[in-house]
Amino acid sequence: MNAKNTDFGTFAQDVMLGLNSSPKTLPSKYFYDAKGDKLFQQIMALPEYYLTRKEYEVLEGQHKQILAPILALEKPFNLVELGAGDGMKTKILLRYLAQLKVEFTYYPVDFSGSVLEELEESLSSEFPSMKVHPIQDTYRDSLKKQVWEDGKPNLILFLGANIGNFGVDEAKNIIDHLRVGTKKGDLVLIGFDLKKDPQIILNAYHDEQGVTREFNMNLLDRINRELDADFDRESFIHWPTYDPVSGECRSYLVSQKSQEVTIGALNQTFEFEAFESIFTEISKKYSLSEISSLASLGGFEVKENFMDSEGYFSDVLWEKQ
Ligand code: AVJ
Repeated sequence: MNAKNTDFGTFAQDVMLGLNSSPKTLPSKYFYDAKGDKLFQQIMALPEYYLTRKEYEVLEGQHKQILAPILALEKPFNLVELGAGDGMKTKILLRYLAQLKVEFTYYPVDFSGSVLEELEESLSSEFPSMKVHPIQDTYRDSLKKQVWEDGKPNLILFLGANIGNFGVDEAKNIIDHLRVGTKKGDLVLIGFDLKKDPQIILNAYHDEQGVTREFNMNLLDRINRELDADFDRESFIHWPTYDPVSGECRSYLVSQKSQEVTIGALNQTFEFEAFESIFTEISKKYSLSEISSLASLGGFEVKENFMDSEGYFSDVLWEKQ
């Protein structure tokens, strides 16, 4: 598999654009190199990071109801997954489908080549006869190309609150890509992290062990490694915030002093003023009413909101009209 995510042009270009912006920013999609993938797996196991456990509870407890509408069609279908990751949660659905012996093809889409390779391996050992067609691409480009489209019904999974990594306008744009990338009767299942006690949310991005800090810092290490830069990670503070009005959890790396950072591959030196920050990630939390307005924007009808017992997380099932 070619490593598009380490493609020099794109990464270097995005870093250049981000660090030349005011305020400075770096795209969170670059968190996920081999090291970042490992760190994210550690995050999912953290006591503070409730998201994965809550979604697991939803899928574990309600997978039959979630899959009932696609199974009711009684014909072969495509199961497309945007941002497949390690497939831990999806395997709950895959096991059930394998057990029912229904015919489907699984199309995991991920931006990370290393993640897709590992997923392919683990799927072929657990489900040797499953039809799996991995796609290394971004969400939007994969929805534009729709390599899975063959006239069969599609169930598109967009789990793990990955949609939270987009701001409001960008999330609307993703939903618009889903609108264009689906046909009448197609189903989508999207995982949204819901608004809740702000302290619980903030803690999920500010864990005691500092794994999330490391996850953010890895981006600086990655720029050092891949783009011949000299970021001194010890001079940056990891600073997550949560705004209960917008539902936006935002993370920053704050320069503790005035300093210069040179990026060899860009042939450029960047100036940081004391306490200037780099915005690294948004993780937006939604209310149920915001979610239903997104559904109508995309031309979808809400079939059901599947929530965990505490109402922390919702996997919403929508049908294209
Ligand atoms: C993978 C986007 C759902 O925003 O909660 C975890 C990534 N960042 N801790 C999230 C993440 C910091 C995660 N998503």
